[in-house]
Amino acid sequence: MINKVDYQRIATEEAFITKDVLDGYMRLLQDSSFDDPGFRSLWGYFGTHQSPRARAINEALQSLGDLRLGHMDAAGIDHQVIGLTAPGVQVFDPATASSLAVDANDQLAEACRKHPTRYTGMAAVAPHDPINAPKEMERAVKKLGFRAVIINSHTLGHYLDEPQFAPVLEAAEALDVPIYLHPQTAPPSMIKPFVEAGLEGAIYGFACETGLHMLRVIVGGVFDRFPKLQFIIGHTGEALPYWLYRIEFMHGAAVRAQRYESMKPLKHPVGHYLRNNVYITSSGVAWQPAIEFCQKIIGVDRVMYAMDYPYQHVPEEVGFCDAMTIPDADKRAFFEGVARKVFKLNF
Ligand code: 1DF
Ligand code: MN
Repeated sequence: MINKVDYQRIATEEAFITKDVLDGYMRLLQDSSFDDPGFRSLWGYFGTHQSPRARAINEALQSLGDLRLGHMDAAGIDHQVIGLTAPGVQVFDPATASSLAVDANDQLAEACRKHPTRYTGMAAVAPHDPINAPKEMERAVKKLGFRAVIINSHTLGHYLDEPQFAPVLEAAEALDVPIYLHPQTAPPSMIKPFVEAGLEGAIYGFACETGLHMLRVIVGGVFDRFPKLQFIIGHTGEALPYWLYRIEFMHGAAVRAQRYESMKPLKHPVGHYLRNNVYITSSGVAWQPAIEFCQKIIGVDRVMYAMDYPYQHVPEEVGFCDAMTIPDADKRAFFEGVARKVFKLNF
């Protein structure tokens, strides 16, 4: 049973895949020279494993039609903000990645045109193709009507604070669209102890990788260089709000001591950037203590709902969030208001 509520439920980290990207992933799995244990674990599972969960997710990822809409109706989700699933096109060579991104964006745009009240698109992009990436971002926003760009954490071991990605950040700021920094598995240089214990995926490794990436962007001074740029991170902030006190203390101490050549002084404390340049979604965390903590730390106007369909399509969890004992206005902001503002939704 779906509760009747006086807000719309907008889910903001929802995933799909195209046939060509899925085929590309299957080719990489066959290619013994593609040495990425995280990718092999992730897409070995969702691409080929015969468990009912893996098969159901594989099928749902490929639907932008009745299957997906039926699942949304059954869970009480009014609207999905959708992006190409992780790791997007970022595992392919730059030319292949760019052409797969264009095709994925076209297919998603077609679905959004068909179901304007149900779907909003986030643009896939090949960050390692810094000539084409800003052009595709512009096309996706201005021609296809997308309202965000999704980047699945590192690109072949490289992070967005590195100088080669400046054109992508500049384009996002200029186009006035947020970058959804979505998880993927950590790169080969970091993943060994995670894989040994089965912890490289959504259980924990995703958050370590993506939290690290967000923090690199902040302490690397990206928001001092691009002050209007906005990021979105999922999973109740990839644990960063919980760490914030200690991060600020240790960052201040390291900067004052000039301990690291790479760690330059910032204009503001780390928390300032979380509160002014970062939005958080609840993807996969239908849990009042964590959601409320995020609202307290970075603001009610910066925390929004996500389901993480189809990876965590658990209709009862919608009810857990409906039942949160927080002020009505804060709940409306969480489910609807913040997303409407961030993604400029007008349906
Ligand atoms: C999983 C979770 C996979 C999330 C995802 O994309 C993903 C998973 C491949 O359960 O393995 O987006 N997630 O965001 O939590
Ligand atoms: Mn996700």
